[in-house]
Amino acid sequence: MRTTPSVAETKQRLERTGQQHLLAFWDSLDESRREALLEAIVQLPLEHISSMLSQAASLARPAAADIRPVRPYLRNMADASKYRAIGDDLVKRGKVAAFIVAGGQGTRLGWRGPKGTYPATPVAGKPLFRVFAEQIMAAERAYGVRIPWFVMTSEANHHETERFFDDNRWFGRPRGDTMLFAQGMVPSVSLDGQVLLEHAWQPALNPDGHGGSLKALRQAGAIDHMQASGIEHLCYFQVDNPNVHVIDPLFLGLHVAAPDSSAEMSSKCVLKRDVTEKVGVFVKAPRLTVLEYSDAPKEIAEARDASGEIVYGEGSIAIHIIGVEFIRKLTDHPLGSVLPWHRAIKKVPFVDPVSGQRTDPAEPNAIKLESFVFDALHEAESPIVLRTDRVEEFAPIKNASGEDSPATSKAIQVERAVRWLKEAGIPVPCHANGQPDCVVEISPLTARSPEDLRRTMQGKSITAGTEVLL
Ligand code: UD2
Repeated sequence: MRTTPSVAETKQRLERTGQQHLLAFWDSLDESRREALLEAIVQLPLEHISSMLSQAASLARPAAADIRPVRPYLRNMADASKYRAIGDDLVKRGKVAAFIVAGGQGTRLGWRGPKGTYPATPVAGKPLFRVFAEQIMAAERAYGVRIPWFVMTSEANHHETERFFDDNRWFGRPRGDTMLFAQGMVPSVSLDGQVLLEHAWQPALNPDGHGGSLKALRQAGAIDHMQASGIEHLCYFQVDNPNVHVIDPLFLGLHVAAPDSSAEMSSKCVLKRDVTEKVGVFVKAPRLTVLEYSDAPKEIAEARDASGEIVYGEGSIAIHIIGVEFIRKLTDHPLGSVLPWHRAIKKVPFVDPVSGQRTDPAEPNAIKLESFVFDALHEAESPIVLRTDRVEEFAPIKNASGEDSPATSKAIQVERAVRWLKEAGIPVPCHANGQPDCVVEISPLTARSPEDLRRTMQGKSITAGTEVLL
């Protein structure tokens, strides 16, 4: 068992690493706060901060001249059914688990609770976590297998998330089939590399980004657990997209069996809506890379070919399949993961170690470090990309209004439901302009595809002007 170092040992360590100010208020703290502070300091990667900062500052962005478009697989490819059967078999044999990253703070949406508790669906107002849980349950029923669900939270929302799952009785699935764990935190530092104090007894910390999910899986024992139970591939998705196909046999089949896939990491994309859409794009530079929207040179972001198509248009929808053994390899590292650090300059409130004044800075004063899961693509020997249909799989809820908001997400969810009904041969009442004259929501437990609907909806119809939950 690890014991907390003494104050003398801590002082020496702080002197060695140039962070003595962290004990500036030691004499004024009571016993419990002193203990909390020593415990917090022991967790800080003080010996590595300067190398983390210089690595982040020198992170190379690919030059425009070195960037090439990628050639993704297409959802309607000729041998889709062959790969779908391979994926089906993988799920049936219990080789697959689901993994959601839900540690973000959802600030843009302005929702107080964890984002997964947000009521997202157009008729029932189901929270996002329920939508995903029902999808997993529907797949478990269809395949006759248990599909473990790993849920990454953060310090800020872990307890509330756990309470929500508990209050909802784990959405009807056995408690042991969902594993919740919090991601790691990294210190927020001043522009000259000093760890900021949030309070006199507490360093300022920020979540280590969704790239931290790999390290967090390892540290929570999830990798050992998966390997012991034969799980080989993890279906990774974000908390903000109710249209995600959590378990997608075609994607799984391609991931393990496409001739050019190393089965380490595969990703999904959709064609960018327009050149200004805020999604990263998959490019070759020369390895497969996600070029974040904020990092893309203008001539790349806005390039169009002779027929007017966006050249670098394979937008990332943050859906990946990641091999469990690959995660083990990436996390065999003294700092927990090989992924590079990205930095963002932000405003972080802090206590001045000299004056003792708590300050809410008017200007950005701090560096926040985080890592991105898609940087793991760089480490994969031969990753592949599957282009899917936007309406079918991407209805993100990010902002309170405007683009990627609850309203646009609901409209896309309804558009997909109507599309499925039509495909299943069920008449949908429409206005004169062709728009549906109904609001439809299809529960994942009712249908996972138009084929399921064909069976369950036989002889039924939708009444014009109604809201229907199927
Ligand atoms: C992300 C991608 C963007 C595009 C888009 C698709 C990044 C940097 N950008 O943009 O390229 O693919 O999604 O929808 O990823 N999260 C954590 N812990 C953290 C930070 C984030 O769990 O420390 C989770 C968060 O809960 C959410 C997801 O990661 O599920 C995405 O986070 P975001 O909202 O910061 O990313 P966004 O929408 O800017």
